[in-house]
Amino acid sequence: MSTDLPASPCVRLRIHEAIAVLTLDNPPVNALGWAVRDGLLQGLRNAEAHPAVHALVIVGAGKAFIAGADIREFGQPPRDPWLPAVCNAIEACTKPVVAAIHGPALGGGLEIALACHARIAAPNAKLGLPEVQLGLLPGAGGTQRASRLIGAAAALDLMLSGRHVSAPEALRLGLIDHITTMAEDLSAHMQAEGIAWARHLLAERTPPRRTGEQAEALADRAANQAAIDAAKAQASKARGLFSPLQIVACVQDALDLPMAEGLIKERERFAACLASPQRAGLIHAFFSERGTAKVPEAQQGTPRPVQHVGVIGGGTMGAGIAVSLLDAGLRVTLIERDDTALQAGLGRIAKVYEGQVAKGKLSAEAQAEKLGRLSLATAYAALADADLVIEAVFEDLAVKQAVFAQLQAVCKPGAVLATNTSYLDIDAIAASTTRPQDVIGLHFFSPANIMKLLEIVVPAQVSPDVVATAFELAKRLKKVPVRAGVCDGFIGNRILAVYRTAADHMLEDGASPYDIDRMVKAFGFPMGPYEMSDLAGGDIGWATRKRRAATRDPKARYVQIADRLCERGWFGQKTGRGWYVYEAGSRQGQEDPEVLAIVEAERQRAGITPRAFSTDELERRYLAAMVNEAAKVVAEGIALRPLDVDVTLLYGYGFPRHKGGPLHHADQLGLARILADIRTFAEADPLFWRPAPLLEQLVAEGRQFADLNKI
Ligand code: 3H9
Repeated sequence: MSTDLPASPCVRLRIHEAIAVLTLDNPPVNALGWAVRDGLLQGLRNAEAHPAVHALVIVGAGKAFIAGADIREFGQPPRDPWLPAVCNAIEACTKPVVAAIHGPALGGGLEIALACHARIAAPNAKLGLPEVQLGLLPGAGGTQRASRLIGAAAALDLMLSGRHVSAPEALRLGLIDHITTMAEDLSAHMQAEGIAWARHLLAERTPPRRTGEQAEALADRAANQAAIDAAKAQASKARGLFSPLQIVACVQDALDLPMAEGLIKERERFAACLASPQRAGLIHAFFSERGTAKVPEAQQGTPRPVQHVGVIGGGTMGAGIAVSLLDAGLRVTLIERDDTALQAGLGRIAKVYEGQVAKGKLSAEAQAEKLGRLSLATAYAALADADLVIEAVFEDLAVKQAVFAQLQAVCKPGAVLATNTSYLDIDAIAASTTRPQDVIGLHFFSPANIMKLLEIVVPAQVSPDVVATAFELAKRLKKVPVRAGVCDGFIGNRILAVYRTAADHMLEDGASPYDIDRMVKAFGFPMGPYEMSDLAGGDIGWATRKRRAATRDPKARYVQIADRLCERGWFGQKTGRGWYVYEAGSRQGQEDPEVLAIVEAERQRAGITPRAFSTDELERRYLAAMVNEAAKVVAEGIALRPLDVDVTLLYGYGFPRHKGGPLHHADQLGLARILADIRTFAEADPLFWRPAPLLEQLVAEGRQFADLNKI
C-alpha cells in the first residue's frame, strides 16, 4: 500500500508502508536545479514531519542518481534553497535517510548521498567529485564530509583528480555501505533495494549515522597531515590552476576545524572559485565539447551502419586510426602496397597493444581479441564489403585521387569513402570520383588512438547521411568531433599556420625561439610552437611550405629560418636536432647556440635590426593572430560557431582548457583590445595583420563571440 504526498514537479514523494521514497526526476541526468533542490527540501520536511514515516530513501528516476549541481545555473543570481542547506537538512533529519544510487552520483549528487545516513549502490554506479574539472570545489559539504568519511588521502585523490569511482572501489573506500544486484529497470530496482535497506536499518534500530559526526578516518592526524602536505605540493605544480589549492585548504579545515566551521570556510572558498575566470573557461569547455556534435546534418541524416572499416596505409597515422577502430570493437582491414609495408603496419599496431599489456592495462586475451578483428591485404578487393574506408596515404592530391579511383571500383554502393588529409582540397578528391555524395574528410590527430579531436570535414556534395555516419563513428571511437568546412588546413591547421607565422615574424624581428616557447607554456599550452615542430618533424611543415610556395602572395612576408634548419636535415627529435638539440634517446631538448647563430644570420640577410620583445608583446601578437584567423574561419562558415574553434584548439593543439579556447578567451580579454592590437601591428605589416571583418563587426556592435554560439 503506498500514498503520494505533494512535493514538486521534479521530486515525487511516495510513502510505502512507513518508508518515504523521494524520487528525483529531472531528465536527462537529474541535475540539481532550483526546482529539484526546492522539491527535495519540501519532500524531506513533509516526510520527516509525517507520523507514518519511519525512514526515507532518495533515488533518481531514469538513468542516473544525480549528475550534480545544474551547471547552467553557475554565474546566475543565487536562489534559495542552496544545495548546502539541502544537504545539511538531510544530514540533520531525525529519521534515517538512505541514498539508493544507480548510474552517475557526481558532484552535488554525491554530496547529497554523503549527507544521507546510509548509501547503497547498483553495480553500474559511478561516484565522483569532479568539480575540479569545472574550476570548482565540492561546495555542498563534500570536502568536509568526504574527508570525515574516507580520510584525507582518499578524499583528496577523488577531489583533485575528479575521477569516477566504480561501485566496488567505492565500497572498498567506505563511500558506500552495500552493492546491490543489477536489474533492467534500475530506478525501480533501486527504489525497492533502498526500501529494503531502510527496513534493515529500522530492524537493527540503527540511529541516523551522520557523516559530519564521523571522526575515525581523520583520527590519525599525522598520516592525514602528510597526505595534505603531499597533495599541496602536487597541486602547486598544476600550471596556475586555482581550485586545486582551495580543495587542499578545505581538507586542511576538515582536519583542523569543527564541522560547522569547516562548512563556512568551504562556502567562502567555493565562492572564490565561482568568481574565478577559470570556472567560466572550464564550464564553457564542458558545454562546447557537447555542443560540437549538434550539427544540422546529424539531425537531417540517418547514420549508415558501420561494422567493417578499411584503412589504407599502415604508417603512423593509419596504424593509429586502425587501433582506434579496433578499440571501438570494429572489424578492420588494413591495406598496404606490399607485404613488407603491411608487416610494418601490423608491427605498429601490435606495438601499441604490447605496450598496454606490458603496463598491465590490457590482458593478453583482450589483445588477441582485438588483433583477431584485424585483416591484412594488399589488394583493394578485400574492401568489397567494407562499410567505410579511411585513406591515410601520402599527403599528395594525385596520390589520393588514385586511391579513390580504386576505391570506387571495388567498394559496395553506399560505402563511406573518407580521407584523412590534413590540408588538401576534399572537394577536388570528391569530384574525381563517381560518388561524391559518399566522400568526406575524417581528420584524425596524431597519435590517432590517443588524441580526442576528430575534424569531420564536409565537402560540398556530401550527403547528410554520410556526415551523420561520421558523427556516429566519432561517438563510437570516443572522439570529440568538430564539423569543419573545406579550406587549406580546415579549422585547426589553418589557424595554426597563422599564429605560427606570427611567431616566425617575431623570431626574425629579434625574439628568441626559446623565449617564444617559454611564453606559450607560461600561457598554459603544454609546449611551444618550436618544441611542437621538433616533436612533429620539421620536414612536415617544410613540405607544406613548399606546396604553398606557388600560391603564396609574393608581397607576403616569408621567414626562411625554418627552411635553413631543414636544409641541414635538422627535422627535430627524430634527427636529434631541430630548434633544440637532443641527446641520444632523450625527448628533452637543449637550447642550441648554433640555431641562434642561424637566426642571427637570417636577420642580417633580410636586413633586419633585431629588437627586444616583452613577454606581454609576444603573447599579444601570438593570440591576436590566432583570434583574427579564427574569426575569419567562423565568418566563412569553415567552423559553424566560435565554440567549434574553441574545441578544436583545446583538443588538437593544447590550448589551456581553463581559458576555455581562443575565442572564449578573446571575449574575456575584450575584443576591442584585440582589434586595437591588430590595427597597431598592421601599421608595419598591413597584409599579414588584416583585421577580420567579423571581429570589426562584433566590436562595432558591442557584441562577443559568445553571442554567436547558438547550438
Ligand atoms: C557541482 O555539483 C557543484 C557542487 O559541488 C556545489 C554546489 C553548491 N548540469 O555528458 P552527456 C547535460 S558541479 C547541467 O552528453 P553522458 C549535458 O550538458 C557539477 N547539465 O551524457 C547534456 O546536455 P545536452 C558536478 C548537465 O551520458 C546532457 O546532460 N558534476 C549536467 O555521456 C547529457 O550529458 C559534473 O561535473 C549538469 N551537472 O554523461 C558531472 N550534467 O543533451 C557532469 C550533464 O543538452 N556531467 N548535463 O547536450 C557528466 O560528467 C556527464 O554528463 C555524465 C553523463 C557522466 C553525468
